[in-house]
Amino acid sequence: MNRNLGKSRAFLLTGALLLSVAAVSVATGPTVGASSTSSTSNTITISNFMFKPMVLKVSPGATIKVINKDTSVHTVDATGGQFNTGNILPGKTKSFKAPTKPGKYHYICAIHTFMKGTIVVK
Ligand SMILES: [Cu+2]
Repeated sequence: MNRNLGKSRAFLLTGALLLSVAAVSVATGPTVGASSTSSTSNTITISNFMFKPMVLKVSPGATIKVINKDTSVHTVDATGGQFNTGNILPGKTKSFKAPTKPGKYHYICAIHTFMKGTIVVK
C-alpha cells in the first residue's frame, strides 16, 4: 500500500515538471522575432508613417541614410537637437551624421510627431 502511494506521488511530480517545462517554452517563444526591430545597417527606411528599424545601432559619427518610401514629407529630428535632416520629400533619400558621443538618441518626425525612433551610438 505504501509502495503504491510512493509511485503515484513520483508520477504526479514528473507530470508537474513536464507542465512547468512546457510553460517556460511557451513564455520564451514570442521573443524570438524581437531582434527584427533592431539592425546594424546604417539605413532608416520610412514607410507607412513608421521608421524602420525602430532602434538603429551605429558607430560614433557614422553616416546614416534615410529613405522616404511614403507619399508624404517626413523628417528625422533628434528630440535633443543632436541631428535634423530637414524635409525629406516622398521617394527621396537624405543622409546625416550620427553623434560621436555614445548613447541613446530619440528622434521623431517634426511633421508627424507620433512617428518615433531611436539611434543607439556605440
Ligand atoms: Cu512624417
